Amino acid sequence: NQTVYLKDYTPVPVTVSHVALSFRLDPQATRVSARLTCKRKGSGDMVLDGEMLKLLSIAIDGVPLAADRYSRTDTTLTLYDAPDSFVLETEVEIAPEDNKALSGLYMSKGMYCTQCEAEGFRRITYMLDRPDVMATYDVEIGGDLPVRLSNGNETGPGTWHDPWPKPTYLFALVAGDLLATSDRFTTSEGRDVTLNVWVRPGDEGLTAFAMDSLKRSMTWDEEVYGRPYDLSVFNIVAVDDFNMGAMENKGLNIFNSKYVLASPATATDADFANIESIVAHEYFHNWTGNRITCRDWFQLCLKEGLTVFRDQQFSQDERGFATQRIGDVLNLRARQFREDAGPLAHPVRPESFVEINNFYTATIYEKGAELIGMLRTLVGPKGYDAGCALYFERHDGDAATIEDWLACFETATGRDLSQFKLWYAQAGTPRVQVSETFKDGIYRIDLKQIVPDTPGQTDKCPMHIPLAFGLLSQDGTETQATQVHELTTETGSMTFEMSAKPVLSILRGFSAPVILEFEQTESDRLTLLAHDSDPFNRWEAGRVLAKDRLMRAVTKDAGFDDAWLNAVAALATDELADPAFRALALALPSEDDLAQSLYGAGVVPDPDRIYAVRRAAQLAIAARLRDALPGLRDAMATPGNYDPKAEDAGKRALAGRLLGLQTMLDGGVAARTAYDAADNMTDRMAAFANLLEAGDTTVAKQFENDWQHDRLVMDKWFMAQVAHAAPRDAVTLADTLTRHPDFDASNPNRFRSLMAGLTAGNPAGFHNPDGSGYKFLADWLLYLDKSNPQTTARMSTAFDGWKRYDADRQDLMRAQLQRISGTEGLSRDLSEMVTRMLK
Ligand code: B3K
Ligand code: ZN
Repeated sequence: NQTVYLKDYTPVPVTVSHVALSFRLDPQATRVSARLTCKRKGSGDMVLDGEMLKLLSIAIDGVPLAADRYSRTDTTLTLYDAPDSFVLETEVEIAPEDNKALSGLYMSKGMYCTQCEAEGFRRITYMLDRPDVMATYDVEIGGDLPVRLSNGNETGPGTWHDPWPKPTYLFALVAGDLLATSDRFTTSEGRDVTLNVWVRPGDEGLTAFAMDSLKRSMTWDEEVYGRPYDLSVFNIVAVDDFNMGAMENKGLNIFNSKYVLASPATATDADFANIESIVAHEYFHNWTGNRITCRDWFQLCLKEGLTVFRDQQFSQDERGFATQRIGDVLNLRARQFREDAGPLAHPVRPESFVEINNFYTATIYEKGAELIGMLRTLVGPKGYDAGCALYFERHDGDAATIEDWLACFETATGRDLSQFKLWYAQAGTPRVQVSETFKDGIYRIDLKQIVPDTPGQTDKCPMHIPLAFGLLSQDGTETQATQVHELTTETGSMTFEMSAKPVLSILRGFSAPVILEFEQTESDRLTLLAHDSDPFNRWEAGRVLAKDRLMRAVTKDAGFDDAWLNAVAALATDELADPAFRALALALPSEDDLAQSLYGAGVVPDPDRIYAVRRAAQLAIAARLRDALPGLRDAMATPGNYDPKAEDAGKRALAGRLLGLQTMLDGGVAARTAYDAADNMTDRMAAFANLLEAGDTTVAKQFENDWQHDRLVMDKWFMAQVAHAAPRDAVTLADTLTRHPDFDASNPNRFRSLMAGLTAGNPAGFHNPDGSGYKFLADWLLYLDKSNPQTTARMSTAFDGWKRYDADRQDLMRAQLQRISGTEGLSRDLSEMVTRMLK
């Protein structure tokens, strides 16, 4: 297992400008003929990538190649003395039906489909399988399958031409018995585009929302970034067996069906929101990723961070800034901060990897997006637009780097971004310590940044941290609107002449991905919770108040005070506040969030205690709201037909929270009524979860009987049961469910639903002190690694927090990691992950 280094990047000596592919599809013996138009750029042999290919013939310029002109290994084909320009022709045979890794050309429920990012193309034919080789494509898919799709524009039945040069990872092919929902879109340039959402027969009634999301995304990218679409067709295909969310192949996006198919009866509000943002994300890649791609995989954040930032902006515009931003920060802290604090921490632009698929991480995606947000804050919205415009103009058609990206902003705005660039190189979440004094009419803020050590990195330099802040008077009036203080040195300070000590609202909108350490007074926090004009910080003030309580309850057995309970109750009942905001404000920090924060504060987290304390807090809030609950829930009714729009979703979110509180008080009576009355999956899942929490013994069977026929709904069934089981029952239940006839580990959605139901959904269950949760996960990782290393390696990150826990749990987790790492024949993917976690 070789390590690849960024510093070793070298351009190819021979490049490929055109690729012609011809497929004769067969489950066991697909034939792929390739004609590569090649040109020499420098000296050296041409080394093509190829894995699991049976080579049938090879020729240069029509002449079969003598055996001494090339050589092969398991993963390469080397051409000796290749001419200056030539056409390489190969024919290979592959077996898509046997491809259970779901990388390359594989089959899902009788249909052929591909996944080439990052390095799947080499399982289809011999090629320079790296992003800096960009070629135009002609593809011919033979056979009589009714639908045969590839990238670009269709030139005849099953033949496709893609005029836009692209790297191999954006190649796609889909063939099978599929049905399309179709629509049209006219671009700002007047191009008439056919839009199709392809699904298996039976699913055609579930595509409307995805199609609507696509059209809104296309409009938005024209209006906000000036980016029109560039082919005459845009295809989306839903596939049941898929390792991730979706893939941005040029003109032919392939999706996990979970992120396409939706109806009110089967999808929750969260599903609808995910579909909207993922459809947008993949569509936005057409410019940020496809037209301008990455020079090498170390630059992955160039397309992913930027595209996540763009899809977040889109969702803010579609669904409301505050709730979207709060949701994105919750997600960042839950996944990226956790990653950054453990053995898997890596820079947004890593410097080395063994298996690139292990680096499609929260750090590259979500922290990568925060970096774009900070850049925008630093150069301002106008500077940002100018920098982006220059980037599109200067680099269209390029395989670019982070340096290229930043240079556009330096040129467009005149700012020096050299210190800012450290964000791409230094891993770890910086901590920013804030203290304040008020004396003799001077208000002073002192700041200190600490960039923590991470694996392989110590003694880091100070970062360029934009801190958006404002000031309020003690009565809550804003006395100073938002300004940005740029902290560029280890310590910094600000002073203000004031007649009274103000209330500081700092890190507004979460202007930098840092951990704030600020012992703000209780009364200041309450003022912010009630009055801050920055909705993110209003929410954050409530969050900090809640977290303090929960941490003190865990460490000091402290009870829940009236001041806090009253503040929470006031928010819950504040009819002037947006229901979505109130729902977010009522959500207590998660068990994992508390574990992480306790660990950060030097306390060994006890998962059982955290679980108990959270429930006690919920009960205390419920008791405080007891009389108001029924009326509050009634007020959240959304009469009429289900509509996934944000306004209604917010009401349902709050109703769901309130039902959770009600269940603490009535043991599931209201949840039963809600379950029976539910006319959409959002309400049904909320009621289902609460009934499970309350220990209802009949609802799981009832749900199963009602939804057995629907695979996406059954994923929820598997997950919810494990997530909402009593901690001591969770592992046993998960284990029992793996023997359910509908449990199929080879389907990534099903596998993840059950495993993540335990590891993420039920931390106290996963961390069962007898170690059964760890053994259960390790057993399944070892089992699945043989066929699907990507999904296995990803699931193994459930172990990444192992050093947080007590010695006994650490021993148990380390033993499982060592057991995995000592297993023979481990995939490169899983082996890299466990090696990093054990270090
Ligand atoms: N670019 C793909 C992810 C590919 C993952 C490869 N292991 C989806 C996306 O980010 O849009
Ligand atoms: Zn992406």
